[in-house]
Amino acid sequence: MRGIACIFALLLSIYISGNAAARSKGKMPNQPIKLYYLPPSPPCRSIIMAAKVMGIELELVLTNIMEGEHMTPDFLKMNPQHTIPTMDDSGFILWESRAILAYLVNAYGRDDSLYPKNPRLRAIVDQRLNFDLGTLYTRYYALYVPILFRGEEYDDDKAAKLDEALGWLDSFLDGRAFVAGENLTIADISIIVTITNLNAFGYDFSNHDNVTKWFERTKKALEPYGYKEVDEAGADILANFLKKG
Ligand SMILES: N[C@@H](CCC(=O)N[C@@H](CS)C(=O)NCC(=O)O)C(=O)O
Ligand SMILES: *[C@@H]1O[C@H](CO)[C@@H](O)[C@H](O)[C@H]1NC(C)=O
Ligand SMILES: *[C@@H]1O[C@H](CO)[C@@H](O)[C@H](O)[C@H]1NC(C)=O
Repeated sequence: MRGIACIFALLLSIYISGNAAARSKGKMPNQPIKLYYLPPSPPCRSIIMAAKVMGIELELVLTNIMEGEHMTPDFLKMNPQHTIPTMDDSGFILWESRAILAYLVNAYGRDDSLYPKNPRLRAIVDQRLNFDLGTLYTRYYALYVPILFRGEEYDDDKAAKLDEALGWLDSFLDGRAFVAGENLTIADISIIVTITNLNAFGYDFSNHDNVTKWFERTKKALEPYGYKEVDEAGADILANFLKKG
């Protein structure tokens, strides 16, 4: 009896340590991560591309915010702020696209190159992500959302503010291949969706030389990971809205 119990305990411990090793190497979620999304949504597009870069399988759950599918009791229980993207990783719920990007690399990245662990390298990525959320995307949004969804006129003052932010982005890129250094990071993936929109809308940012070159470089880097099918296609849906007025 005792012998059998010992063998059982030994087998169990091998099983557990084997599992722990698999978990610490990282790398795959136990079941596909659910992403509540809509194809044209810029922050959703960044998550889908980043997941492809990392080789993470997502279960995409279409959530049509135009039809109020983000206002159902079930959705609100998950995310009272009712925004997409919203992620569900085996019951762990998260929203805010940049937080989701960081979580995915921390939890499942093959290495830390998309979001370096080194404090100073990570700080630069964080600065770019915060600049995107608080300044670049905000100024893009202030200019275009009234035109896209409320039929308002193009506002030159708001365009000047956006251009100022693009100028700052241009200066961050001076002497760098990607926005936070020599490697692609989640900050590039977050920022490119706004630039892809601007490009689809015919916004001329060619005066920002480094941004133009970075855009070409990053598009190329993301081409194997859905740049055209996810990012460009989503931006084209929005650009169509713009044309209809
Ligand atoms: N800062 C958020 C923005 C999320 C956001 O505003 N998403 C829009 C769609 S692009 C949305 O869910 N709108 C519906 C709502 O806010 O009720 C992020 O990056 O995730
Ligand atoms: C950049 O990528 C290269 C090649 O993958 C890697 O060796 C290097 O450590 C990376 N640098 C940073 C800062 O992550
Ligand atoms: C970035 O822009 C500055 C000013 O326009 C220019 O002098 C510099 O060469 C550019 N750097 C790169 C990497 O393109």
